[in-house]
Amino acid sequence: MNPSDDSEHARDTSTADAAAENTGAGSGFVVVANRLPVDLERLPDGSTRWKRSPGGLVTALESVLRNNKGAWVGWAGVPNVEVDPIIEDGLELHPVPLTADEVADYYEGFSNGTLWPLYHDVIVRPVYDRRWWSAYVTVNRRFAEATAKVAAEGATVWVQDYQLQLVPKMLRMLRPDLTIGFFLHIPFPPVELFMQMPWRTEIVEGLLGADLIGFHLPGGAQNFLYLARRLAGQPTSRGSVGVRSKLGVVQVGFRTVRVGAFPISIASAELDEHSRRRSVRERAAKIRAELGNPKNILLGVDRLDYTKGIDIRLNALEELLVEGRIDPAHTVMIQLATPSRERVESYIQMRGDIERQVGRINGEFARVGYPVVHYLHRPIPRDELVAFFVAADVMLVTPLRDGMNLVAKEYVACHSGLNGALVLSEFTGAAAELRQAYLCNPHDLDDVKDAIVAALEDERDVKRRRMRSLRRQVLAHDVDRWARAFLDALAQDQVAGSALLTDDDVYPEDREPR
Ligand code: GDG
Repeated sequence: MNPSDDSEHARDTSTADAAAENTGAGSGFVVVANRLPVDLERLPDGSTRWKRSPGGLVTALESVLRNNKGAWVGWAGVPNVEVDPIIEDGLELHPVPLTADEVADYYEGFSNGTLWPLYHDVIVRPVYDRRWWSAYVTVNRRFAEATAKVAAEGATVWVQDYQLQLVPKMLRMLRPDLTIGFFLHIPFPPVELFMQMPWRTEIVEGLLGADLIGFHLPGGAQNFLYLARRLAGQPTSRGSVGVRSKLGVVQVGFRTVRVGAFPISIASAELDEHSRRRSVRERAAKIRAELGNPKNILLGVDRLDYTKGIDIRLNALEELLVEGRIDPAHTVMIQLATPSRERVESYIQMRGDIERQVGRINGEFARVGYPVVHYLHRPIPRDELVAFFVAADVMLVTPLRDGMNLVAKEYVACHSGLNGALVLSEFTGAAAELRQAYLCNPHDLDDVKDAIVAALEDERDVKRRRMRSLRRQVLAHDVDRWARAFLDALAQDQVAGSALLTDDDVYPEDREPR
């Protein structure tokens, strides 16, 4: 499911009674995430309907759940509404209600004004607000209680992401019979940064309620292992748990918590097939024609977020235009920016900065009817997005920090013809796997510029060789494999350190020469 895939679906939705009937003694497999895979939408006449909902997480988990006949616990996306559980295409959805104040304090506040910037290298300064923290505790408890009601005896529960880090411990206290996994979709920060957090011990102890804690990269797992030893082992005013950690394992009293790296991916084969469809190819050709058949199309696709480095790629483009290394008569850049967290102050400011930058570049370099940068601030339907991926000669993925970045993998999956080139920041999780991309350091503008120029000008054979290698990685490591790896490790009760990558992969020095 995707941000723009907002078709109101003809859904097989029944109400609470049916859900209860269906559940019987509860679900054997439960996903817990901040958002449900559908959003409730309030219509002007006061009625409500369900819509497909945004986010990379939903994209990643949808197929896993459908294959496992599970239940999903999450917020429906509208404050101050209590709705009954529904069954959606055979999937049980259990909405957790949030008040408008809780959305402001738990979601926009602690999740996106504190944790998000702290975990992304403090690109923006995190705000530590005691009221936000208190709402985070309250809402995490509500999620834990809702899950405890839904899960069958001995069920497996998979808790997702930074909004719910206290749920594993809270849930274990309510339901010690459950097997609990936790996966973090964003980076786990370096120790020195995490130590800023006033509630650092509570968060580490919250996570240690799980049987298995998964990160994208070994570096995040190592940061966590160190912190678990340092923080959870310390006596605190709230008492202490005896914690010891060794490679991939934390011993918490009598319990063993396993920690590992599980790099997430996409439904690669499905997207590969989608991108080969005639309708998509025709739409891609039409996009190029509508742009005036430029020689080169550069593309960026991101939620409008300060971590994504949209400003960096625009700066690079601007300097390349000024220096005459890119000809505005033959080059077009398209930036698709999905609206995101529009009430959080840092996002409001960043949007203004980026829109001014786009205006400045077009003011300097566009001709009438031919902008150099095309900027769309709205969700794009999936079909259309795939056509943009197919049409793009160079994909620009330049985050300052990103847990994985699915867009990079999606672009690769859409280039079965081995054309196209991927410019990729070293500070994404994806860079650890996609070593044949045009890797660059987003903090080094000259490096970004050189990567873009190489991606545009390299010989066709060089680009084909790189793309072939990228495709091998992406097609072999899809989202099902990711989910299977995590769930198998959770079920097998064995050391998870099945890291597919080593720490050396995090900052690759051996990137392809340019
Ligand atoms: C978090 C982590 C991690 C975007 N715009 C449109 C659209 N999208 C789709 C993309 C992609 C997804 O949304 C975005 O995923 P990303 O991974 O790029 O980024 P985050 O949203 O920040 O996701 C990230 C991820 O969780 C999974 O663990 O990789 O590091 O930050 O699938 O294609 N889809 C449509 N229209 C849009 O306008 N249809």
